[in-house]
Amino acid sequence: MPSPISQRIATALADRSLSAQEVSELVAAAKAEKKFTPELKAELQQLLTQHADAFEPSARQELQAFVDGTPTRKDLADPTVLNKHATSVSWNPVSPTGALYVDDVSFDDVIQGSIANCYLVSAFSAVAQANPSAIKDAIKDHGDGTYTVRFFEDAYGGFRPVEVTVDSDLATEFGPANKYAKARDGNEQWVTILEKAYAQWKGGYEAIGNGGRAGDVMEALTGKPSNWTSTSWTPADEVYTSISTAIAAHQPVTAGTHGKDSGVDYTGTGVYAWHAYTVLGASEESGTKYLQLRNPWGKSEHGSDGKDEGIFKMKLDDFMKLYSSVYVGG
Ligand SMILES: [Ca+2]
Ligand SMILES: [Ca+2]
Ligand SMILES: [Ca+2]
Repeated sequence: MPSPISQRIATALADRSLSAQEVSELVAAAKAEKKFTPELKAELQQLLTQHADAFEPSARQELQAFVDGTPTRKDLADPTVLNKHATSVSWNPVSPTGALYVDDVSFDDVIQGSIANCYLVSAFSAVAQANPSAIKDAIKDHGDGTYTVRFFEDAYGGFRPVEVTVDSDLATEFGPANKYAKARDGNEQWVTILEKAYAQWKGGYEAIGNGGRAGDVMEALTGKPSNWTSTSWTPADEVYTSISTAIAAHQPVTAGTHGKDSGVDYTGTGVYAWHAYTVLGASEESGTKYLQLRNPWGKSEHGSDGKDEGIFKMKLDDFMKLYSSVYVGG
């Protein structure tokens, strides 16, 4: 007597064509069988071999993956890209599949993409440095190419968790490279996943790609309130103390520059107007106070310390002139 699976195969094959729908039902029926016996496996493998040309290509892949025991990759809806990228950028599967983390979470993993969201990526980098477990705790890997990211939403009465599930497809333009945020190591996915989930949560890349507040991003990751200080109103020593205290307490810190119309001349400083930087540290050497900063581009810096990876030191006095504001997270 033929097994229910054999009958199902025969029915599906009657028209010499195996659609994605038929194969999905077949896989579901095979999963419903309590035991994936060698006989059942052989029967499905035989179907794959003898009727290879009857399958829709994606259906064949799905069945082969099931027979091989490899997890099936799920494809979820992706956030809309920037309006100006609407005709040039499309979502494509990661190939080869990367790892969520390579050498753990580091502030220097984060590289901004071709989108005006320095506030967002500088905050990712700041949280990665201050509190890497806040990032690891936020991302759940389902093992099928999808990830659920838990953010915190500032709601009346406190922060409440919000979950967003995305797949690992990349927004690509002309080649395999991701158009938006990525990790410095091409095999590391956490930066892209985090930004993609943030975009999905906020309604697409257009919603997150035209500036914003780093403090909001820190709050979304830590669930603790952030505060903002203007360098125009606060004395230099007070700015320095609040930064060094925050960093010692493992709190994320970022700093924003003035706008292009502010009258501040950035020529020759290596610093850019309308930009946000991660503040990595504060130090005092021979009576001079310095801040250590990082450009989220992962390059392009103030001064010449011999290595252009975006990380540089700046005198506090220069910082007070070139930067307009400081965000400190919880
Ligand atoms: Ca997708
Ligand atoms: Ca890393
Ligand atoms: Ca450097």
